[in-house]
Amino acid sequence: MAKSQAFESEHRRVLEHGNQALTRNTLGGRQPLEILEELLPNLKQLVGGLSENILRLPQRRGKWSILEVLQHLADTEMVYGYRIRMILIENKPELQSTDLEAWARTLDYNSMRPTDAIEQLRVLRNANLRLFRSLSKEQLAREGVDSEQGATSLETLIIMLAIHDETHLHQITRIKHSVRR
Ligand code: NI
Repeated sequence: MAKSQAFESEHRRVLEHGNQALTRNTLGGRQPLEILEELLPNLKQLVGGLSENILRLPQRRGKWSILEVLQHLADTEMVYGYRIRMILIENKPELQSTDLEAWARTLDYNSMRPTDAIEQLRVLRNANLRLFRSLSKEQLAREGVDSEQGATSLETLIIMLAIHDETHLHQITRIKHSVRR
């Protein structure tokens, strides 16, 4: 993960749990699927009434806007969905890591349409949830090899995705507070 400004700390919070220490307890006893199901309703409540202008305002200089977080959630859903499908289908596949902050810069997230970002996230999240609910214990235990964390189970990736949701929901709450003052 590149050492770039805004979101590094957010992502480090997710990653530093480490592969070994990461268990369902990390989520305060809640089920990862329960958290994943709540993302879209929570977002609707948090950003539903906000104008596009507000959605495009950075928390402060050099930080992300709410729109950038929304598109980041949508693209993260694609990346995790791909990794998880690779683990299901291949034998211990290598899980390429990618700098998702570079995605935000290079793909100019702040020029996206908020409705498109949310729609992309909604469709991908629903598809992933449908898949996650169908998985057997054996499938959840299947592993890929992360370039930074080593052997990582499919279930661990689902838990990481739930932590990622919570991290960015908190962040959106902070941005909203900053830009509406
Ligand atoms: Ni993130």
